[in-house]
Amino acid sequence: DISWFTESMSSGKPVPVEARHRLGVLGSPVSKDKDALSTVAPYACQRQTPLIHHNSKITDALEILGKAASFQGSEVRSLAFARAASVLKSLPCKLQSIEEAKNLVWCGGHCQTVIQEILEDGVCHEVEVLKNSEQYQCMELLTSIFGVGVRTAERWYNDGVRKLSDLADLHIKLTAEQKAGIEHYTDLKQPVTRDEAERVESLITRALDRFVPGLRITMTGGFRRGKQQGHDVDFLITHPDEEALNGLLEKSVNWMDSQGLLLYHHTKARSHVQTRRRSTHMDGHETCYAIFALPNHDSLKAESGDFTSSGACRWRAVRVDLVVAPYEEYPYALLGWTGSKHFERELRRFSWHEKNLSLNSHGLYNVEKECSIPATSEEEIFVLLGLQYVPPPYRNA
Ligand code: DCT
Ligand code: MG
Repeated sequence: DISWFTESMSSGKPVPVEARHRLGVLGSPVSKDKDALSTVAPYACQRQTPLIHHNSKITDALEILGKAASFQGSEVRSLAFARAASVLKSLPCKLQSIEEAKNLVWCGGHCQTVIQEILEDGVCHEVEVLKNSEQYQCMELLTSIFGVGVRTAERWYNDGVRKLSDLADLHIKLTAEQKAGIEHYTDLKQPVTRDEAERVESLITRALDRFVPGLRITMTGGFRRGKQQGHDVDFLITHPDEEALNGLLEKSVNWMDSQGLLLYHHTKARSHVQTRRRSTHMDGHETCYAIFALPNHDSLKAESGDFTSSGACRWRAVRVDLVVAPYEEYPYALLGWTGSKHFERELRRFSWHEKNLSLNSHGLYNVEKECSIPATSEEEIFVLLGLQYVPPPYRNA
């Protein structure tokens, strides 16, 4: 049944790229249109970037180099690799030659060398060396712990940490978050599936509903962009009555904790500081960073409330972020929490440099006139910025 597909085509709504592949609408993934390569728009928010694209061998390599650069503290180099990778993800076809790459925005210099090597040899020597280096592998391991950023990982590496057990052996001082991250490391390392995300969603909906009916709860992050798995599950919560949101997170988190559904939680209060300044990703919504004990199917069927049973594995640990946004900020929060990270970064850069407006998850601000610009939907925000609407499945920049 492809009626949804024809409907989608006639309504002008985009069809997910996976479906287009299945239906053969995308055509063979070879370079046909050279013009398409020289006309790639410079900002990722001006392009459509599907989840599944034609140049993953090259983008994987560029992303490893980007990660290594950020491990070395060079955000500028990391960003350069992220930009090049993002351009290649948006291409309608597989890159065939280095000549084609030369027409692409952000793909010069070091990136061009990497692209050429992969096109010619199938691998990039520099990336292979990096992947096998002790430092890269170690930084990858340490930054994958919940609560550990690049700077902490680097400090630990310099202190001689090479594997998780070294943290205890070297008596490294850990935060509560890091302790929980290490305790549940194996579970948290395993990607969260869409099915698991939906089960988390129904647990959360049930818990929040106990306190305030009629909430709008939206799964954001990678799952909203069509990913089938992720490192966590992100939720955005709002209600037309702002009073109804007061104390909601605290009450519902405490209740879930009392039910044995939480292995760790930390709530950051709403901060009113400088939401109107130059945009950054440091947004101030009330947020709960949690680790859920997601009961497995069988224990749900058994209707046992004892989720903390230490017997056979009856639950798995899942990272969950809960964000509460006031109703009037909801469209901006939705746009900000849907990602991808690079898409968000580019939206903010575009707003600031091209429109002289400051964008974050709270709103859009005209800094000169010192006023905020309200919006009632994501679509409206794109209109305000003079951008063509990019639906979530095409924000995988
Ligand atoms: N975000 C952002 N800037 C950051 C971190 C996050 O704009 N520095 C936004 C974009 C995505 C969203 O928050 C959720 O973040 P993650 O869960 O880290 O990203 P994700 O795309 O959901 O990835 P994953 O599928 O691995 O969870
Ligand atoms: Mg996520």
